Amino acid sequence: MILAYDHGLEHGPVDFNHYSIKPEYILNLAQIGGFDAIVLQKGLAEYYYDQQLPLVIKLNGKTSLKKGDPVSRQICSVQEAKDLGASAVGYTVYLGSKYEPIMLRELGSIEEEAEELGLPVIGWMYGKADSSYSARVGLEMGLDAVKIKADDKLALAMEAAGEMPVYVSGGNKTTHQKFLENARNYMEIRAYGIIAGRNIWQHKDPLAISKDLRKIIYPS
Ligand code: FBP
Repeated sequence: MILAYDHGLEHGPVDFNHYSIKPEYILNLAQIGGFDAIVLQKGLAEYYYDQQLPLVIKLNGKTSLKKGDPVSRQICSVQEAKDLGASAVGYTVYLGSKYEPIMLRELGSIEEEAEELGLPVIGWMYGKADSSYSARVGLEMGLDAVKIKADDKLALAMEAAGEMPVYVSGGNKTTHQKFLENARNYMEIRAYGIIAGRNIWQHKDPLAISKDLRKIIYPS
């Protein structure tokens, strides 16, 4: 159960309200909400990370300003992420983009370096491939886990991923009930977990939805 908070770079402050714009608020929420880790870009890690819970640093990112085929290049090294206290690193690939070869190559090098430094790599497998193809690419690349967006191929994606853990993305804000129902369905088809952002901190009661989500991810 991982809280994503890299949206300030990816989407801009438009995603945030008066509370969620504050990184210290989100770090506290991640901790008291029972999250297993938080995802940050390196800047927020440098300014705010207080080592209260495990950190995943996103090594690449792009803004929403550049249109056309997406390309997201590495902006933080694996070593820098490790020095900032990361327990794992993340990298987004846009499969099917004309820049896909650049991102796959970069991810391949990151995978090699991260293995040497003992950090797991989570691939944010986005772009034009369906979830099953996305998951399989992650397995073929030797990633430690992938994060994929839900679609109608999600059950096949779990099979295609083999032994590699699969996280499902939270996605756009939906209702409390719908988000939890989705999470329950993902876990039933053997997702490893959820990496969500907006459905948590855009909720009117982020702590309540975090606790409800935790009951689904870790049923007692
Ligand atoms: P959400 O649960 O808010 O979708 O966050 C997950 C995430 O993968 C973030 O890490 C990332 O910033 C965002 O979604 C990207 O969303 P999109 O691809 O829709 O721009």
